[in-house]
Amino acid sequence: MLSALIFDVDGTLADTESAHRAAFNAAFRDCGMDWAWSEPLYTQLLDVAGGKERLLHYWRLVDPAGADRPGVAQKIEQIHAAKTQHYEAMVGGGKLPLRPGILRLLGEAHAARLPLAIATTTTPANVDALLRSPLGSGWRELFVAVCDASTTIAKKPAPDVYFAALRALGLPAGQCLAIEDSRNGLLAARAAGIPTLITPTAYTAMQKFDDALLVLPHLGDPELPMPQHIPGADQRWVDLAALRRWHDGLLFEAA
Ligand code: XBP
Ligand code: MG
Repeated sequence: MLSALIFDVDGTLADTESAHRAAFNAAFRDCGMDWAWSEPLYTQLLDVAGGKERLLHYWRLVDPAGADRPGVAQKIEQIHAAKTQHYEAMVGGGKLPLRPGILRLLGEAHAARLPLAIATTTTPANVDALLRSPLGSGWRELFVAVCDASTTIAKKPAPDVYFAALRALGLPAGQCLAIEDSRNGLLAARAAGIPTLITPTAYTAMQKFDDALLVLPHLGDPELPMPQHIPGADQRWVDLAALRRWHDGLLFEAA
């Protein structure tokens, strides 16, 4: 029985990666670095979850000797702090909308008293900047748990952040449904045993989602329905009834 929904943030609640990339590049300029991450490069770098981990990975690619010098960790902290400030300014105040269906589904789940949680690798300030405007300043109260980069050290594809969410929810993995956009997210949720629905973005569309319950372009909305009817959904958008059917294994019976 479906007893809780666990949402990833970046790419899932909103299409954030262009803003992350722009914020990294602005931070490089602030910090006097000549790095500039193009969209194709950033798409590859997204294989490494977490901004600081991504910075160290790139440093090792372009300057393997320099990346081991003392002071690198401190420099990464400095770049990342600047990046977080730029990102907050770029998405805050509702400048970046939530993806189709997210607000509607959160509202449905809340009305049905279905517990919600967040499992992300991103920095807590980023989540607040993104959600404060569309969900209100009390947005945290909508979620039983907000698990983020401050909650767990090992980032996706490690399952740790999902285990933290399950502990907070007090539910077995099989009773939850994760909503993710990336292969790293899928691997993390599946390693924790959680059935997972994938809504990719342009940054993750080419990734492999073999073990997903379902892969959909987005959750859809009455104003922006999915391109085609999906077995198990009454309309061309994902509602709670459809999620329950898919989760409880009725996908094909309902077709
Ligand atoms: C995606 C990520 C994040 C962001 C950068 O996280 O890898 O690290 O790209 O955020 P998810 P930070 O999809 O799990 O939310 O720079 O704050 O780490
Ligand atoms: Mg994501």
